[in-house]
Amino acid sequence: MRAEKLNAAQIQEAVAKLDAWTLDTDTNTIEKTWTFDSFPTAMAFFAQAGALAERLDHHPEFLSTYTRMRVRLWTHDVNGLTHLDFELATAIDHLVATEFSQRVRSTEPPCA
Ligand code: H2B
Repeated sequence: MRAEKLNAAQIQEAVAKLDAWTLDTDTNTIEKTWTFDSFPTAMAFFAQAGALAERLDHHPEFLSTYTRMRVRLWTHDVNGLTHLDFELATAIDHLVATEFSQRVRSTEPPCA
């Protein structure tokens, strides 16, 4: 079943409920970047977030730069954002909070 593409107001509301994810209005994606304490930790995060995505059948774009990992989400099927992206974002935040909290050095952008 196809998920419904969210409109601008729905997106604003959903982003506001997330922790430090940012909306890119040019690409219609949401993203968050973590810097971890080491490259192996960043790779462990990649593996675990990947496994989580596979369970949810919703797949992020990952950008790895040494200890830093950027995760970008959108729903390819509708070329926009759906509730699936926000569920996955929440699930990834939960993964970091439960498995990696001692190993995060920063998130970008810093909380305002
Ligand atoms: N992941 C993401 N991020 N967007 C999608 O539209 C998408 C996906 N579609 N994972 C899924 C798989 C789809 O191809 C299958 C058939 O459910």
